[in-house]
Amino acid sequence: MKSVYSPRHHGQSGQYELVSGAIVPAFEKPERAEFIRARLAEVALGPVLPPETHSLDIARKVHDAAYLSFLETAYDQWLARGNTGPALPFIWPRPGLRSDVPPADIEGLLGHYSFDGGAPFVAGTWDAVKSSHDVALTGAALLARDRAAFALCRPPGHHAGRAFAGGYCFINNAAVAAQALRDAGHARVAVLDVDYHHGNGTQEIFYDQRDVLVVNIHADPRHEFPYFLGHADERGAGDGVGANLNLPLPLGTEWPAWHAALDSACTAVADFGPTALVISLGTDTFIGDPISQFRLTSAHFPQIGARIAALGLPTLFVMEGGYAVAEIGVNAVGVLEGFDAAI
Ligand code: SP5
Ligand code: ZN
Repeated sequence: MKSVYSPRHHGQSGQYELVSGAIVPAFEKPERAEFIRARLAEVALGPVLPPETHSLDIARKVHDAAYLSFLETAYDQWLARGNTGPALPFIWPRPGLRSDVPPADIEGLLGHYSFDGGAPFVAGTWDAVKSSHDVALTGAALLARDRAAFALCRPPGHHAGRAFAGGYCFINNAAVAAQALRDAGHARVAVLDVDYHHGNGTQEIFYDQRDVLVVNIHADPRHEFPYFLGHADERGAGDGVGANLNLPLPLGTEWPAWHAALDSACTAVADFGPTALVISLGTDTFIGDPISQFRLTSAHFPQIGARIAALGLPTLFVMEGGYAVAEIGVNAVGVLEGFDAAI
């Protein structure tokens, strides 16, 4: 399987996040992508290609144009205001406040265009976000000839919605890839999100569409981030009723229950009848993940790849979360190895 990688992901670095009341070094850090890249080479999975530069035309179909402009200019606006260091929001327009009048000040705009404080901007953020988007689109284009491809995206994307960042995510790379596959002629595309956290952004983006099925296996949002989306009764809206499936699982879930959910998810994908599949690949389901509470071991990840391969679909793997940095390469590439061994 070919992979796509850009060193420009390093631009998103040196940030902090608020965890349980403390400002700590960000879990979403450059080493993550480097350990995956090293493992790709170690097992010789296949060629590692640089991304081609893409316009934002497809991104504008899944994101609000003003939001994309905000992403591109946010850090310059932060500096122009006289601020230094990482740009982070501190106020959000929850129900009861006005969200229909976008603030003119970057301090307010950061809250207007985010749902948490987990998507900080530094000088290199936009370049890294754009490169991650290009990696996803280059990977999607490979499916014209190849059975599967791996987009080593960083920063991740599945928490980013049409007009908001959050959860370390800015552009929703998996949604952009799914849209690209639709535009390339795939009438029905499925997105299967196996990250520990619910992919709230991907769900929101496609919620009222019947041409893109979104399936999530994730920690029950009553107990875990993102808390405010990802329940089992969210089945889609309007034309999209039936084209969203959430399979929330309890904290502490081990492989048998997780694998059973994967089987249900794959059955739903097959029943939908897509001609292409996007996998939002998070490895934060790993037992050693520092911010997550599922209990998969490294031996389980190749079995995930094998089950996905059995669907028989052109498949793009898009990297999302996973914060056990020392094991992220073995775990993420293990999924890809399991896929390749099964086809
Ligand atoms: C892409 C992705 O996986 N994003 C995840 C963002 C999660 N951010 C919230 C982390 C909350 C961590 N809480 C840990 C409590 C440990 N005491
Ligand atoms: Zn995650």
